Amino acid sequence: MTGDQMEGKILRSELRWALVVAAVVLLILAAILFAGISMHINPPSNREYIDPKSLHLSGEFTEANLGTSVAADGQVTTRIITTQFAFVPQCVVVPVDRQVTLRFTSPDVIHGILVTGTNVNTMIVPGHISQVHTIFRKTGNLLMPCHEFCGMGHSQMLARVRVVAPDQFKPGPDGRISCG
Ligand SMILES: [Cu+2]
Repeated sequence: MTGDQMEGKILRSELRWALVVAAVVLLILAAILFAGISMHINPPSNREYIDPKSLHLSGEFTEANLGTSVAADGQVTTRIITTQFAFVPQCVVVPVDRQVTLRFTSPDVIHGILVTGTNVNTMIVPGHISQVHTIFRKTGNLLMPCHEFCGMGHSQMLARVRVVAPDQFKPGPDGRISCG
């Protein structure tokens, strides 16, 4: 085989492999589009945006709005900011056996949270609000650590979720309740 023939063979082999790779990429893209458009499967959590630069100035995540609040219709919502390297607030109170909506956001980097022994587990991306619905089945103190490495103080990033019985879940006149 001459050098030219050899080179032609290598070139054809490379082109065949390039076609195989292109076909696989197209197949994956088609699967993603199909899942998104016709099956409505999107990345987890609802898509809600918030300006991470002004969280503390106005809107839902100002200091007075953080923690647990009960709306007039009885809906329990807990709002928490995750930041390097703390949770605000560090402790929240929630009622047992009742639907709770947890809402998180971050002003700095990506964090992640889970609540031990529950299905609560989400990533928190700056500029987005992460929302989780859950029902806490047992009373007691649960740990809520950050599980997304977020910097030097990551290992100190820990909050508590205090799950209380209905007779201990007494929000104030403004509908708010805190660990106190
Ligand atoms: Cu973190």
